[in-house]
Amino acid sequence: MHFRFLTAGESHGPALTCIIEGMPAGVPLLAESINHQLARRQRGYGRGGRMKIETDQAVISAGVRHGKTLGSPITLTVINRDYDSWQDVMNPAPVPPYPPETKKQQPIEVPRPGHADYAGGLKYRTLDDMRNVLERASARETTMRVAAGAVARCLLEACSTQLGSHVTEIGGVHSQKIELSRGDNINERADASSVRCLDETATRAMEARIDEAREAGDTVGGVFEVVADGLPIGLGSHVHWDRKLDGRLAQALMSIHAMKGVEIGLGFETARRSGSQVHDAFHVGLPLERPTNNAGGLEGGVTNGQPLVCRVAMKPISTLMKPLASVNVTTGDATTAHVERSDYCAVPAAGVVGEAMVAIVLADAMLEKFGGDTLEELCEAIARHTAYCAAQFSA
Ligand code: EPS
Repeated sequence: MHFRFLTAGESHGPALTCIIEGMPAGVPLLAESINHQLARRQRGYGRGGRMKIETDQAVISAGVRHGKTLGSPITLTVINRDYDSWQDVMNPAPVPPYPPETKKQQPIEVPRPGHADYAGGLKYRTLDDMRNVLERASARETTMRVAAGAVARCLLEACSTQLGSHVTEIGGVHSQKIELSRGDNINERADASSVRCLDETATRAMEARIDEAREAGDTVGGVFEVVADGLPIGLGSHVHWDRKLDGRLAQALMSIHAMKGVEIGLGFETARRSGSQVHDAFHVGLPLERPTNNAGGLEGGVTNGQPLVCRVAMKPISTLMKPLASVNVTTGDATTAHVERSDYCAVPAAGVVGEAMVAIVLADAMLEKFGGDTLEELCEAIARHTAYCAAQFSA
């Protein structure tokens, strides 16, 4: 059994949709749980005008009955409220030619450096109007990742796994190192900060950095960390490249719009230290105890019972209000890049998207190892495996 999902939808099109396949039957699932995650994705200091227009709400139209999954495909839809203002531009049906004075409707002929406009325009032979690319390349698509992730999270929570995230860096401003204890509710604390940072002093400094970027017509990126705790030992596998869980997590996280790097555990810092300062020693316990977690919960591509820790770097958003040099690809004239309403910083929201992608990969790995058509069978299989692991160190 696998957890699979597909999303569809353009940023200013009528709606966003996803279909999820593989959820076992009997998992408690309410639209409210999905909407709670969608609302978290919409917040964060540094966002632009779009989030004031939208209040993302998922409609469940298949796969759930009376608050529990049926084991059949789950379909979710979120209406784009902004479509009301884009009906001409994004109408699935043909529309008459636009009068030249209607700016919004004009084709996009000037690519934004850093966006998919140019490469996508050449690939899909649509350089004469790069809106055909930017509508789907937009990070608006992450709405449905968060919706699918909320479903995966319901499965994980039913199996005693908790997920959270927090922002550690924005535009070069660092949070101080926060020691997290097992069982901490990271999201409760992070969601109380405007930038989802656990350090209050850094929160103020990050807000100031975002203000500075906005005033300069610029944007800033940053780093967030996702933590998952309560995972059984043995998800993923050491036996083949595409079964290693670290590789699968890195792919899922790098596939989020604007992500440029993924670290697991100590990540790049491991390259600077000697082995004795990196690897987590074993101590006697039930099961074996590890005083440190530099591996970030994965050894050999397999979960080892420690919290899973992934850090992700996001580049600054590529739509700049003070645009960079570009070229009008129709006339060949030098100009400045197309300006489209956007965010100044979306790192706080990106952390929520990161949680969703980690939840999806973990739900998939959980179903792969323990299977079952129903939640009951899945939980029984996990309990048997946990009892086996504990028995190895008793007596
Ligand atoms: C986003 C919706 C978009 C942008 C942003 C994220 O809406 P609009 O283009 O109407 O303002 O605010 O997307 C980007 C920054 C991007 O580069 O695509 C969302 O729902 O998260």
